Amino acid sequence: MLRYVTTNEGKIREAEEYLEEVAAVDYDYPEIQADSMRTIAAEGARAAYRHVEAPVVVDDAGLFLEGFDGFPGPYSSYVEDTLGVERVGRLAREEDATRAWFRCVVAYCDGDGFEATPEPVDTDDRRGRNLSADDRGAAATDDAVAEGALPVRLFAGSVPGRIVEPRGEDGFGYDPIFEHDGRTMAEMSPAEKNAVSHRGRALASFAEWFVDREP
Ligand code: ITT
Repeated sequence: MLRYVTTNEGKIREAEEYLEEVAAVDYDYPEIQADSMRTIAAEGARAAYRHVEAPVVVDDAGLFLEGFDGFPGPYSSYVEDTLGVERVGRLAREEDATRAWFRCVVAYCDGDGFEATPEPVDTDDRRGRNLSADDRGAAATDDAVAEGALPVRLFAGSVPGRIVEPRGEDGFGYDPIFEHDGRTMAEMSPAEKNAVSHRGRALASFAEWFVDREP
């Protein structure tokens, strides 16, 4: 059975809508420090696979403020723990830097290689945004495959939004300050959030691919 490895219950609630047979594994895999979410997610999937020794999915996600050159981006977790969500929101509003993106990279590893050749990751909805060069037009299969590391398959998703005063009780993390189409993500049910969210998009493409992969 597929294992979703995360310490974040909110991610599991959202993932369960896409994956019929999935077990949550609460393992805090070592998260490497890197500017690219692809690298962080890929390394996370490898570490999780080594720990669980069964097919695993991890996801790395973050908030990217356009006016702050993508901050906090890959450092979203650290910034949530230190500054806190409300202060990030206040800072963005005070500095008139409210245009934002949520981004997510889902990474899958089962220890085996993949026949599929690398293909672009949703370049359509991310073109020209404040992303690192490494993330733009990135290949779905991690580069490290070529170097003999455990193969990892990556799926990315993103959603645009606006930073607002906190509203809503659902969701987690930065959801209360992230408004998309008139509602914050904390004002949406998991299903409503999935229908538009960064994680929903990444999970949808993973689920589509995984149907043919499943033994
Ligand atoms: P795991 O690494 O154990 O999966 P995590 O919560 O640390 O759990 P991330 O590193 O991916 O997960 O999250 C980085 C930060 O972004 C963290 O502060 C989350 O609360 C926040 N975050 C992630 N996904 C989010 C989402 O869908 N909505 C709002 N905030 C989110």
